Amino acid sequence: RKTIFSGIQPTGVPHLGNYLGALRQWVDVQDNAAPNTTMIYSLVDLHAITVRQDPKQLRQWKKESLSMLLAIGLDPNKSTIFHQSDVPAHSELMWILSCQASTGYLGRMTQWKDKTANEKDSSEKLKLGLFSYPVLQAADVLVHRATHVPVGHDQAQHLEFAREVANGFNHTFGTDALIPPETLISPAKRVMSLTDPLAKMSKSHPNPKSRILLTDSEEVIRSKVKAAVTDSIDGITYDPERRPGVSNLIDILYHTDSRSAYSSQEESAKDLAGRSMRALKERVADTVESTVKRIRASYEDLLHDEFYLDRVAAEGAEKAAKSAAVTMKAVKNAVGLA
Ligand code: AQP
Repeated sequence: RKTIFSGIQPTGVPHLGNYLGALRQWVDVQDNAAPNTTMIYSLVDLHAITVRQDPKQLRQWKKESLSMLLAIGLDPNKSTIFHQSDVPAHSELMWILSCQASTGYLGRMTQWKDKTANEKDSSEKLKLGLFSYPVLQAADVLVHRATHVPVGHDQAQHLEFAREVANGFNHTFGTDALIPPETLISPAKRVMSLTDPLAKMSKSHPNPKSRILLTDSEEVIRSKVKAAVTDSIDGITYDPERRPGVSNLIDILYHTDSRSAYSSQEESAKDLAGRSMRALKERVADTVESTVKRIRASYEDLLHDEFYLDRVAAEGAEKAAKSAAVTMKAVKNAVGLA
């Protein structure tokens, strides 16, 4: 029996990296699942507040993100879709796991080190919630007894931590209440920024031209791809080390070209070898536009259907709470809280 769980922060409209690295796989899993597979997808708003958020903006982003999950093809009759903060068991399990998690291990997490690199001098500014982010993430996955978690490459380390916490908990309390999950890394594991191809495409990057949003118009997509940082080497080759910008565009092309008959990025680059950078960018913009077009249109319709969005969120929260209650009972029994 398989249970799939994954989450995304409602911190803005998802970008192409979120889609190719995670969301598209959520829909593929849903559409090709064996009958006894459970799919649970969460808008992880408690993760979003590990950095300062404007309440009004956050409320709006939650609505937009839910519309987007439906627009990409998640079906609430097949998948449980809910806001994390509507199910208190996530925070409750997080506390219990916090009493098991090692601060040394958490301090070595790449994401923590990256985010704190600029704030070295001021531990006053560094918040406990940001430090314990992976513990909440472990709780998200473990509270639903997920067996498989589809994520982008940047989350692999956090999932390793979740397994460690689950095994540690089970061992300490002589129980099998928690299930160590497997990580499912999407083939498009790391889509890079268009303006800085050495950094991953991200929602929080200050330059909006660094990412393509799933709501971008065709015109905006074309202008962002046209302005993408490449290099002045002649011809098109796939070489992520020496040509990160060009290789990122080839990656995007490879993963968005639905008619592609190529078995690898190298092969698709070979086909483009004699073409200009401009021709490559035009093809990338074409395939991105054809990937995003339908999603964009259905998002616009859904966003205005508040009644439907509220119903989906309420029903999703109810189903997620039931799923979590089973684990919480076993966990509380094991610890001696119940
Ligand atoms: N560039 C990416 N390439 C492939 N997968 C990606 N993911 C995120 N960026 C890429 C995957 O998307 C899922 C949701 O991740 P998130 O909500 O943390 O999104 P984000 O865009 O990473 O958000 P931020 O605001 O930019 O946060 P930080 O700065 O913390 O990364 C995950 O499965 C993730 O792997």
